[in-house]
Amino acid sequence: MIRLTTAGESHGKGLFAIIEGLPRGLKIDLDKINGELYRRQCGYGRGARQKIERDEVEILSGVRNLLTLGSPVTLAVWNRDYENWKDFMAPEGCDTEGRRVENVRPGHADLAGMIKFGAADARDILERASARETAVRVAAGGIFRQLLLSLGIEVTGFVRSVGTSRDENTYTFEEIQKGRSKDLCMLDSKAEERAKREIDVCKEDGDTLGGAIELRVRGLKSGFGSPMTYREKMDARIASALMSVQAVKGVEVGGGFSLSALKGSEAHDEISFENGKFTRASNRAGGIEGGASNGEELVFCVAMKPIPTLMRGLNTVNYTTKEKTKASAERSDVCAVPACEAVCESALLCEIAKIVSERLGGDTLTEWKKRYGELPL
Ligand code: EPS
Repeated sequence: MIRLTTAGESHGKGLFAIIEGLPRGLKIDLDKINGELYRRQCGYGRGARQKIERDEVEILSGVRNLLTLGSPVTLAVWNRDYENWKDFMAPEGCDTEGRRVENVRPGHADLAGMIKFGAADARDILERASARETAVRVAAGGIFRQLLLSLGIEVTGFVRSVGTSRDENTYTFEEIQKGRSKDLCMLDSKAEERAKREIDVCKEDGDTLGGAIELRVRGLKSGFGSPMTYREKMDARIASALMSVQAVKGVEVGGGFSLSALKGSEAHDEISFENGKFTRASNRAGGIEGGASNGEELVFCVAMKPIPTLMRGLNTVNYTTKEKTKASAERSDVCAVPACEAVCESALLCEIAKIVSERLGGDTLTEWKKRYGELPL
């Protein structure tokens, strides 16, 4: 069974992941993983940190001569910025006063984390809560993508909206794969231009912007996830995985919230049998019925809130003095929705890899492929 654990602080030595349960014999393409890391760093509206970092993965265990051994795989993404922060972050001993944060940011983990852990310095909370953690999740996602691709399962996605600039078009899987832009990971150039102007205005105002992301999975056969226990329901598991991504506040499956306003006759996907396969003319279920995949594409929509670190600072209080003040801000992304798209793909890849591993079992990739090949569509 696949399991992923991550560790590391935003300005510590690096970010680390341990992946257990990968089958032996998966060929690892490092350039592809680094390509995913690069994509996470790009996007119109990113902040100064991304100019410092050049994220690259280093594999520390579990792979020999680019092939997985079946043992735990350890990944590292080193923080270049650690050089500038080691005096304040070194595990071996450092100055804990110089970068103290007490003006807690509304919307960030600062206050809840300080109360929970009894910490008087938000630095001890925010270093781990930071979305920098997602760098190593994306590296792990690169491995899950290669694993799932060997079974013919693919994941893609795009940015549907940034702020109020929304793309209302529908796209095929191929159109998304080929058409998304580098700047905002959008497909509609007019919506993207409007989004960029919104970002420019927010930057001027010291403000931030969120957005919505659509994700798709193709090639997953029916019967993954299960209607038999609530824990195994695939939609519940994927929603949980996507909600674990920093700043995600909502997840829809297929038609999602819009289904609540439809009649049953309008909301469901009628079934037919053609060319030896059960099919449907529509996919409002988003490829999941009764908590199990039904062989159609999986479709999810994710809502990302605006990043809570605002350069202009929201009203807050100092944790120690309780006096009114402005929230702390050293630097911030104005908009990280395209980065969030890359991260959400990784979270989705990870959860699907887990679900697939639970059904297929198998110690080697050869066994995985054989078992997947024998399943009905
Ligand atoms: C991020 C790194 C962080 C932030 C951002 C995402 O770096 P720094 O704190 O040094 O600027 O830019 O993190 C947050 C949005 C957050 O809330 O902490 C990254 O690599 O994605």
